[in-house]
Amino acid sequence: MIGAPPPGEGVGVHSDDGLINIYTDEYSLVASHMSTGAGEVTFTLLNNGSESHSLVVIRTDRSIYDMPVYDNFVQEEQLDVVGKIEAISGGTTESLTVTLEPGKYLLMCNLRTHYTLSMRTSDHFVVE
Ligand SMILES: [Cu+2]
Repeated sequence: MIGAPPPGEGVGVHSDDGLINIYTDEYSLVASHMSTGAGEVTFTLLNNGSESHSLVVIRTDRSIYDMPVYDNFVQEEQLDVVGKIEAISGGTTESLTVTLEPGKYLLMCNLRTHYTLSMRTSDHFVVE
């Protein structure tokens, strides 16, 4: 275990500093905060699993139930991907800094089948 979600993680928890931890395992993806301010945002992927996992940041108003899924992948080319951490091994971490405009985002792992195995935030990540 390289990091655990803090108590009270989840919807409604705002990050004032734009630092967001993303915890992955088989098969879940949990964000330490579900909103932050516009500007530079750093996502740190902490892969607590034994398998590899990735992080894809997509700007979208569409819900998690309305993603274009085909052949067990979310079809990223049909969406506005604003940042990505390619698959990292279990027990490792990696960070991604992106400049985000106000809007709604979804955070997910998009390795084969992982999205449908619910490796995604349960709702939008909101940039204010
Ligand atoms: Cu995954």
